[in-house]
Amino acid sequence: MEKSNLDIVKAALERFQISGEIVEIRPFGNGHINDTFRIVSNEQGVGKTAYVLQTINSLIFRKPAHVMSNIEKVINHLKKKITDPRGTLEIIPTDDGKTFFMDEYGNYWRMYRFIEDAICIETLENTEDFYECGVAFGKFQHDLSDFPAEELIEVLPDFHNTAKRYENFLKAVKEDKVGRAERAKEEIDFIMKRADFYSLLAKAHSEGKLPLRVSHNDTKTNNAMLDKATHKALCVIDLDTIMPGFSVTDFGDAIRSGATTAAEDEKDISKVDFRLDMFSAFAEGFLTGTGGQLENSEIMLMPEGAKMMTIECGMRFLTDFLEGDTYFKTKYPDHNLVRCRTQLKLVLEMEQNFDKMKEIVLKFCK
Ligand code: ADP
Ligand code: GN1
Ligand code: MG
Repeated sequence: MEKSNLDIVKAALERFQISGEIVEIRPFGNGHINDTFRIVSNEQGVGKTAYVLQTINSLIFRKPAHVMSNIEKVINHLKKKITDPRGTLEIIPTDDGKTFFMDEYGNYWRMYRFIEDAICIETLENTEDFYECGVAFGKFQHDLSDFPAEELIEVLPDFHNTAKRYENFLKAVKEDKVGRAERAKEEIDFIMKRADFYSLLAKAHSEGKLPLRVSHNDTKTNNAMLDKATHKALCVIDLDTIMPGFSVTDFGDAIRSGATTAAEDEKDISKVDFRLDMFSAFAEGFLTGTGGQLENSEIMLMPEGAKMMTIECGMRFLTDFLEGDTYFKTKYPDHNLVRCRTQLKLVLEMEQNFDKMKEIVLKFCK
């Protein structure tokens, strides 16, 4: 971290209700959206306490106050049900008792207590861990089933409206702002060939098969925390996108990130395969976590949810590639194209295994 940046972080820290001497400040995690730091303070007689300090990406979340209002309400609701301090995120207030503040450079800062002795897994290897991620995300949806959805502000409208995402994608292809479309011809064709699919979930909703539920909307594996020693589910983090949504999009986004043999940005596409055993394990964990609240019509649409979230994510990576990498954090020029390719490979293999996915979820119906 450059000194000037470090000074900005240090100045931000002064604004939060923490005590003791700061003994550690370091960039942390692999999120694509926010800037995250791990902070440790040491207080005489108390010892060390760790925190997570984040800037909220205000290019994406145009009204950080709305994001924090949602998060605060949801955490307060969860706290009524969960006594384990590692069972939910906890906001550290600012010196004036707020949930965030804006510094002189326009950065929006917030702080959480660091969830200790926990892991979040970027690329999962075994079905047991993915089952536990399923329990964490399913339980989250269950714990919020009695939350008054009308109190939530839709911070990113149409976030999982895949048909709308497809329109944006077509616009990006047409405009080809940075002259990259020629290089992504194959991927563009792949996405266009499936145009009829993108309104399937919205249609199921209008037919009464998919109720709106308070959802997490960003259920990738590294947003679920497991206990370091036992690998049991602890809680879910990254609550920026809590909004009404579908159970099957929370399910599907986790499948796209976890039911795979390789990282989201694996360059060697031959290493990327869809894992049916992982699909089954997560389905079982998720349905255990949701505690039987899902309708059979939702359970039966879980394979479609998985394919939808995977192709939507591929489409989003490609749109960002075509627009010049303005949304997701990237480490090199083709990063978004590489990410898009892994997602499309997974989609293809999901299509090849679709009957098997349907058989698996049928077994979970009531
Ligand atoms: P992004 O929206 O950029 O993904 P996250 O809120 O998911 O931001 O944070 C990025 C990473 O930081 C997470 O994947 C996780 O590794 C870590 N992290 C975030 N909050 C906590 C927390 N309270 N305790 C421990 N680790 C955390
Ligand atoms: C982003 O914030 P993070 O890294 O958990 C994105 C998700 C994508 C994901 C792809 C707010 O998730 O929607 O599925 O990257 N979050 C937002 O890895 O756009
Ligand atoms: Mg995250």
